[in-house]
Amino acid sequence: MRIDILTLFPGMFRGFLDESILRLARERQIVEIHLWDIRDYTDDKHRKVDDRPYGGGPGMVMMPGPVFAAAEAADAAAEPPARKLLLTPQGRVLNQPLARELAAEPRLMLICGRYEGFDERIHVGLQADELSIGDYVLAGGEAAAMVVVEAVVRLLPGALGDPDSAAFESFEGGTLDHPQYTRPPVYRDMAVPEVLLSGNHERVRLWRAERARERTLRRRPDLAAVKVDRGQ
Ligand code: 6GU
Repeated sequence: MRIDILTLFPGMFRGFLDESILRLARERQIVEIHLWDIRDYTDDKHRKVDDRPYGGGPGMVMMPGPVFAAAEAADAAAEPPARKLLLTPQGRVLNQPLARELAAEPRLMLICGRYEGFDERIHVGLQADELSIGDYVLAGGEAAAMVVVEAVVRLLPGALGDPDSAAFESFEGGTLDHPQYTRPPVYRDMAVPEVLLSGNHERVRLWRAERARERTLRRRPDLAAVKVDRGQ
């Protein structure tokens, strides 16, 4: 997969892309990520990227010119044309099925805004989908783009050490994850549930399915669908 990120702050992505799973996925050539500085695509000497909203109101709006020019330059850098996503709190909210859908694309372009938002003609003219990462407001799309990149890249074949990690976890089965334990068996008087030490895989499987279901009902009744047994 190829991901192009258009931003006014490319430096924000450096540490993120150079550590952990993103570094590994890039080294293994599972994903190729390119950063584009929108300010390089301005045509005035002040490198202006935003202006006051028509009709008045607070804040500044991202101008169409630099974003179109940057998006066209990025699109022309490779084939096929990218699926374009504008990061804004007005967008469709990212969830695990949408992350899976995006992970199936050969190419994504993530366009990050600052200020009060994008001129509407960017969304219309670039045929970009608007994407949000949740119902709260960030200062810009950069942190949201990092969330999208991480959620998508870890789903690409070969990006995770253990392919089951992506299949058996929160949301994939419609529930939250079950509690996890590792050594030692007793820590500060808190014992690991006996069933997990039993070696009985069927009992472990049922216990996990019950705990996942119980947690989901209590914490996220909105997610609690019909499934009781995730068949691990
Ligand atoms: Cl994508 N951008 C901003 N600025 N705030 C957000 C968001 C995006 N998603 C949730 N809040």
